[in-house]
Amino acid sequence: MVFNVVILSPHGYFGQANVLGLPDTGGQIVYILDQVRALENEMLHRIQRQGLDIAPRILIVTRLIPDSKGTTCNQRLERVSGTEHTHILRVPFRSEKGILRKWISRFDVWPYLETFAEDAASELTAELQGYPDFIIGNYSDGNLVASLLAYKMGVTQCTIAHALEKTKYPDSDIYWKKFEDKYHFSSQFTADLIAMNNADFIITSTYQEIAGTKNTVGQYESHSSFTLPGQYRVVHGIDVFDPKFNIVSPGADMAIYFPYSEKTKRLTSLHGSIEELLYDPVQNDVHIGTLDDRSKPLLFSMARLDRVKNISGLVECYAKNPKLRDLVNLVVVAGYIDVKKSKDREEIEEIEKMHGLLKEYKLNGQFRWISAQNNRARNGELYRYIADTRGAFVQPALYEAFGLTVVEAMTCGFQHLPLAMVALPRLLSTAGALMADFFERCKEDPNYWSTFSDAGLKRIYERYTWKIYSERLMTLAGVYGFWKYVSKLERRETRRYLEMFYILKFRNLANSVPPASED
Ligand code: UDP
Ligand code: LCN
Repeated sequence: MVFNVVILSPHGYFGQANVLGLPDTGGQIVYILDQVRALENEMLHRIQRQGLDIAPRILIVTRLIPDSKGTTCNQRLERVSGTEHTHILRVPFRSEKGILRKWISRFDVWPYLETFAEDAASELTAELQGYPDFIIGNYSDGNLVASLLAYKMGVTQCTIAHALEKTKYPDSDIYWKKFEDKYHFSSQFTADLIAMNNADFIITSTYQEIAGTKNTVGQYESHSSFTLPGQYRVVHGIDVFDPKFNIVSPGADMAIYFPYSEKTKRLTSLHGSIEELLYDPVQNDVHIGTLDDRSKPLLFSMARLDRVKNISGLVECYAKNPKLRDLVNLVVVAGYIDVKKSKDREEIEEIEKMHGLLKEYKLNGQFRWISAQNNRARNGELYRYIADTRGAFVQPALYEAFGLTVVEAMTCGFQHLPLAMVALPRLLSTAGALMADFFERCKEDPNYWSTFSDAGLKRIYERYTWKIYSERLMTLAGVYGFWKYVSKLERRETRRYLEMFYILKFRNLANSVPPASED
């Protein structure tokens, strides 16, 4: 039985409000906050079914950020809303210079993690009055800390990568030195190897994440053998056929994301402010561009404005296709519009590119760019409003591990058009043409759109709900925990090897990352 769960997610601003869109703060936060609500329900259900009277506990352990920029990230303990037994426990990053006050990039956290793991161990055992029964790590930093804690405490460990960076940046292994100053991938890839091998089981959102497709290499698969020249050569990093791999896909919070057709539940009182976002002719740092013809369907996308998300690629693709421009309006929610507000190099470049495209292709009248929106209830209604126009959601990322926005859009009942790699000039026109064909057919046959919408919803109910997720995850925690216990399969050799790898390799790499300065 699992009564106490600890979930690690150190980097970014882990909070329940006003955080989405802040640096390194996206889908992982949404995922975990939805996950814990579903897990708590499932745990309560199982405990009750066993006839027990025990209150479960779930602790999300993250970093405490003293300079919290108006978020609650400076609070030590915070209850998760909509739960009874789940809290966020924040532990600061600390070095010999004292507590680190400011946010730092997820690429720079490596020198802090060992001390963080030690501090977190004492805080969480005090909070739980003992060890947890199950530890879940998230992303490379959380998975490394989860490995240290699970090893020390002898607890079942589950790893969730969200996105392994190695495949996101082509040739980041062979040319790791080129990336080192900015990204410190040598630490990150080493941490990833340690975590995926230390974990009792791994869950992913898709099969592609494990083993890829016929034409693409899987994120885990790319760790089976690779070289970091001058560091080490991996000959057997992970076996993608290992039974520790399981696909457990997330869902969307169905209180927020529900079909556009559920008329009585619709938040129509928000339509005024949604229409203002979309159509108000005023140009400011919340929205720019205009939409002249309100009867056209809306082509929509929403993401953090970083390069990999490729929102500017979508804008370019739309801009270059007169037929598509004629059929639909384009709306994107992304990042800052005012370049002065951004401190992120990649984002600054994207902002400038977006402004350039707007001018160069004279998109006014057909295109609306709205800055990042973090009111989730209104975002849910925005998806449905777009569905009302018989619109479509586009996921244009150059590389996407999963993409929660796709599940959100499908749960609201509208079609998602995968648009991988529109940035490749050769494919730009193809992607635009495919979208134009889709909307043309929708125009000719009003049922065409509904066929896709209905099929999308059916797929969601079959595969992508938090209920299915939590049942599977708790079952897996039981199965792998039981296996670990009865078989005494300590995998001792692997463990010794990982210990050595951690001490002789990882520690030195992590300590070579310059510590953050406070200014
Ligand atoms: N999101 C949001 N406002 C924005 C941009 C994104 O609320 O301006 C939300 C979006 O609805 C989704 C999450 O942030 O829930 C992004 O998750 P996804 O998996 O698509 O991408 P990630 O940011 O994790 O790479
Ligand atoms: C982080 C990401 O980058 C996305 O690809 C995922 O959908 C999200 O986390 C949730 O797992």
